[in-house]
Amino acid sequence: MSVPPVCLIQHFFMKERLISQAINVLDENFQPGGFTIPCKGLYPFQWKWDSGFIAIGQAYYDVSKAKQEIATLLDAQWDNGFIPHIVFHNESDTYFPGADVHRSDLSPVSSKKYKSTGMTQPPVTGFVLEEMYRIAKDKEDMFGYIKSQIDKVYDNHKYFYENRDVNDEGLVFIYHNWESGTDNSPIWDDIWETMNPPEYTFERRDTTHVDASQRPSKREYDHYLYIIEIAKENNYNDAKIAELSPFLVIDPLFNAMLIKSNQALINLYTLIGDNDDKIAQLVKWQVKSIKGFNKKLWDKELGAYVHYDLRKNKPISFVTSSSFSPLYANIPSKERADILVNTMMTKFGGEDKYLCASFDPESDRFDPKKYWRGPVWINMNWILFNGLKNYEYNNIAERVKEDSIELIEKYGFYEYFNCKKGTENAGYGGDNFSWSAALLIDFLNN
Ligand code: 9WN
Repeated sequence: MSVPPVCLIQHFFMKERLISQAINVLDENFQPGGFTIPCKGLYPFQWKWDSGFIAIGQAYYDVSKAKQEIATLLDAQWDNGFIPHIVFHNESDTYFPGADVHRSDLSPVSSKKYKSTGMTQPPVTGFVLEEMYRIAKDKEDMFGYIKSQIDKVYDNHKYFYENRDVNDEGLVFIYHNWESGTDNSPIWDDIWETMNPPEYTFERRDTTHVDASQRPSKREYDHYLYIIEIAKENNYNDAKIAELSPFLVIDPLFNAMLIKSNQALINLYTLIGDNDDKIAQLVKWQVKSIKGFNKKLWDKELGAYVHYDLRKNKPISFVTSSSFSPLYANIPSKERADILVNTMMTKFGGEDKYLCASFDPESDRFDPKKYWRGPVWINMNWILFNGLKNYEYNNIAERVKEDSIELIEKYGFYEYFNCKKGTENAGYGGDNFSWSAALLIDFLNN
């Protein structure tokens, strides 16, 4: 019998050790209410897109937790199909701004059962259900679960197309940087320039958990709160928000997640059968969205997809990791994908760097330590890995995966990481961060 080479044995043990550490992180963050917090202290509630990524990891080792994760999120859905970005299932004074600031009760259609925010996050839930089905060993059981939940996700997509596609072009807006998930990206800097909010008095909690140099500034928080005040004055009415919010953006990541999830719903409803009307509607949205996306968000000069400012009616011409997310939703043609991947490798892919920085490392707005202004995020890497595989850029996909594993192995289960190789203590933000753990489990099993 031949003996496997030492490196293979080491790799096997490394993989087993990392998976058991990742499970430990997720189990420690799991709450009695049946959901998982992103990170102790810093983020003590349920977050929408975090829950999606978390459920993917949980599906490998505890299907019941994965199912609860999505069920508790969908249970907080509003009457109009909206799903909030934070669900305040529990009390906690370690986070600002909490339920008393967001006041979801101001909306006549908000959940009567849970307090929440009145803003949302990228619509990942559709493709998460499909991932859970892929991963589940007992397909029949998971299929039954999906059947019980899928209509809520459909209603959420209906909400987006009916309330947030202001130009009827298949592209939905976000009205707050926290809806993007990429909260203090330099993309928003020029929008802040158009606003002059009051200097609010409040007690930040994030900087008691994490070094202030890794978090947004006080002035940025003034802007964040100001937009919430406008939304509250209008009882979270979407038409009013579309009219009045100083922040109104078409975000390529957000829309790519919606398109990917549309496709997942089409696939799942086809498996379920007897849902021709819903499938026809989803296909209609899908065709329109992909067309609108390629028309409005492609920046020829940059060779990348960009954000679009609906207030100024012009593109925001910067390259971010969100620019590459359309690969995951099969949005670009092969020809366009080649250009996009070339842009990614030229700007972000130097051998001295881990893939993939969250903001263009060649820009003077890039900051390798600060939140979404440069660091590598594991959820974005997971989206890019799968997107690159869709178009068979297998070597680059492997590099994204290996870089993600190396960052976690070297530095720990952090929220974000410095992309510059050789940096000491390159893990930043929250530690024992749930989606870093969950998606590592998927990377190691993929
Ligand atoms: C605001 C929970 C969330 C993530 C976001 C990330 C960060 C919150 C914050 O944490 O945002 O939603 O207070 O900074 O930017 O993507 O969902 O992990």
